[in-house]
Amino acid sequence: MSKNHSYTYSKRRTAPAVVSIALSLGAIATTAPTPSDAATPAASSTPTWADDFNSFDSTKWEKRLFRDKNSLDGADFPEQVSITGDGHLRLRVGKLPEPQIFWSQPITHAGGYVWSRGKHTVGPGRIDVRAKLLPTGSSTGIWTAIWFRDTTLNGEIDLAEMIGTPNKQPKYYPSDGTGIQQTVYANMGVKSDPYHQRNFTLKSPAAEWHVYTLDWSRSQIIMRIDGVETYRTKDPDIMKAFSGSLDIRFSQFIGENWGSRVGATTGNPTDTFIDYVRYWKAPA
Ligand SMILES: [Ca+2]
Repeated sequence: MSKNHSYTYSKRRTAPAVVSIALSLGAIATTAPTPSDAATPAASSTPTWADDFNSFDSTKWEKRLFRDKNSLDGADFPEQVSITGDGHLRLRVGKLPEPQIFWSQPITHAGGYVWSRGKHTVGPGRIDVRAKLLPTGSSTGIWTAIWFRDTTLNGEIDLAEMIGTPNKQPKYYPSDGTGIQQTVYANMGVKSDPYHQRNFTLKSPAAEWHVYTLDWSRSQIIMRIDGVETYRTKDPDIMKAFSGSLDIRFSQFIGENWGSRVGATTGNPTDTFIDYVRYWKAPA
C-alpha cells in the first residue's frame, strides 16, 4: 500500500513484508519482561490519568470528521461515536441510507474516529487500553486501530491494528479473528523511513476484551497484549522520532484494496469498543 501520501493525516498501511512474523502469544510467554525491564509503574498503582468512558470528555477527545485516502468505502463521522450505558466508548460502522460523495470519494459506509490531538497528550510511561476490536466473521473491510502519533509528527506507534474478517489477507488476519498487527514508524513522510512491524496471533479472537499496553521511554518502546510482551525496540533510528509526547487515536477506516473492500460479510452495524485508557507517567 501507499507509503507516500500526506503525512499530516496519514494512517499508513504498508505491506507487512519487511519484518513480519506470526506466532502465538502463548508460545512467547517466556519472553515476558523481567523485573529489571520495568521502566514504568505497575498497573496496580494509581494511574496518573485515566478515562473509563462513562461519559465523553470533549476537553480530552475529539470526534473527527475525516476520510483517510486509503479509506475507499467510507468516512468517519462524529455521529458514529458514542458512550454505551456500560461505560464503553463505541465506534460504529454503519451503512449510509444512500451512497454519497465525501471528499471526492463515493462512499457507502460511515465509521468512528476519536483522537486527542491538540487536546491531550501523554509523555513517556505506560498506557493500557482495554478494547474489543472487531467481531469475527462479520467485519469485512473495516480497518480498526489503536494508535499514537508523536507531537512532532515524526513518529507513529500502532499498538493494535486489525482488518475485519473475512478478508484478503488471512495469513495476517485469519478468519477466526485472532490476527493483530503492531508497527512503529519513524521519520514519517520520508519514503525510505525505517519502520518495524510485527504480526501476532492472539489465543482468543480480537472480538474479545484484551488489554493492549504501550510502555515507552526516550530509549525504548515495548508493547504488550494481556501482559505478554509482543514487541520491543531500542533502535536509535526509531527512537529519535519520539522526542515529543503522544496523542491517542482510535479509528475505523473502511474499505481498502489490501485488506478488503466492504461486502456481504460487513455487518451493519459493526462496533469497536474501548473500555478504558489508563496512563502511568514514567518516574522522573
Ligand atoms: Ca469503561
